[in-house]
Amino acid sequence: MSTLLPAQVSDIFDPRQWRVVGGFDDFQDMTYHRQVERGADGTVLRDLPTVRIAFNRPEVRNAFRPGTVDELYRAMDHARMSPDVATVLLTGNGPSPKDGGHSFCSGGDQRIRGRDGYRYADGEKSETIDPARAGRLHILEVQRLMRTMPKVVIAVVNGWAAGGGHSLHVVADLTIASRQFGKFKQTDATVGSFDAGYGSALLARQIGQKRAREIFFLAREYSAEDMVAMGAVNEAVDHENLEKVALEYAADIARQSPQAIRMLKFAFNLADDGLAGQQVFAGEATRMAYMTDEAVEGKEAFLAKRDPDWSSFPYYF
Ligand code: S0N
Repeated sequence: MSTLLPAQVSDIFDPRQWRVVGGFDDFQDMTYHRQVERGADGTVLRDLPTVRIAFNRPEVRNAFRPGTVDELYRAMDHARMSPDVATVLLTGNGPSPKDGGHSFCSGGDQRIRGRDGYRYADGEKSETIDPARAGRLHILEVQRLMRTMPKVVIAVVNGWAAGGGHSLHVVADLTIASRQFGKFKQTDATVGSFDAGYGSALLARQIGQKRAREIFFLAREYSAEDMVAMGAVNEAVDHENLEKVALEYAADIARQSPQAIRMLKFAFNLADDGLAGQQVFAGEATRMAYMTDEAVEGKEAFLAKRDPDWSSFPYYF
C-alpha cells in the first residue's frame, strides 16, 4: 500500500482523507480522489465509500471547456460503476492563483463557445478539441448521469456557482455551501445562454416558480444563507469546515441501505422526469424482481422447455 499523500489541490482539501484514483492520470481540468482511512504513518489502510470529483481550473473560476466535461463525465461514470462508492462530492479546487477568488464552477468557458464550434474569442482554434465533437452541449449528458446514477451526488459549493455551474448544483441531490465564499448567480441569460432543462425547470420545482424566474431573469448574486432560506441549499457551513461536513453527510449516507437509497433517489426523480424517470425506477424494480424465486421460476421453466408453475406465488400478500 502506498504511503504517498495526494498533492494539495484546494485550501480546504485534507490530503490525509484522500488518495488519487488510478487510471485518470491524463486529467488536465479535473481531479478525482477516493476517500481513504490511513494509519498513523500515512499508509492507506482501506478505501471508504466516498469520492471527490473537482473542477481544477481555478484561474477561470472553474469554467468548463469540452475537455473538462469529458473528464467530469469519465470520473462520474467511474463512480457510478464502482460498487463500493455510495456518495460523490462534486466541488471546485482553488482558490485562484491569480487573484485568490474561490469557485465551485462558473459554467461553460465563454472563450470557446460559438456558432462555428469551439473557438477562442481571438479566432484561434483550440488544439485540444476534436472538430467532430465540437458544438455539443455535453454538460447535459453529465447532468443526466448525475440525475440517474444510483449514488448520492453532493454539490460542495466552495465559491462561485454561476451559469452552468449553478445548474450542476441544482441537479445534485444535495448542496452544502461555504458561508464565507459560496455565491450563486445564474448568468445564463446575461451571456445569451439558457439551460431550459433541469437548470431552470427543476429549480422551479425545488424553490417555486417565482423564485426560479427571479434567479434567471434578474441574474442577481445570492449568498449561501440566501439559498438555504429559499430551500435551494441544504446547509451553509463555515468555509474551513466545508469538506469535513461534506464527509459527515457522506458517512451518514453510507450507514443507510444502498438499495433503499437508490430506490428513494429514483422515486424522488420519478414524477419530475416523466417516462424517463419511470424507466430508471422500473429498471431497478425489475433488477430486484429478477432476484425473487418467482422470476427464477419463469426463467428456469423457459430453459427447461416446460410451463412455469406459479402455484406457490401469491396474487396478494
Ligand atoms: C463567476 C463570476 C460571477 C465571478 O466573478 P469575479 O469573482 O468578479 O471573477 P472574474 O474577474 O469575472 O473572473 C476571474 C477570471 O475568470 C474568468 N472567467 C470566469 N468565468 C468564466 C467563464 N465562464 N468562461 C471563461 N472565463 C471565465 C474571467 O474572464 C477572469 O479571467 P481574467 O482574469 O483573465 O480576466 C464571473 O466570472 C462570471 O460571471 N463568469 C461568467 C459566468 C457565465 O456566464 N458562465 C456561462 C453561462 N452559461 C453556461 O454555463 C452554459 C453552459 C452550457 O454548457 C449549457 C448548458 C445548457 C444549455 C446551454 C448551454 C450553453 O452552452 O449555452
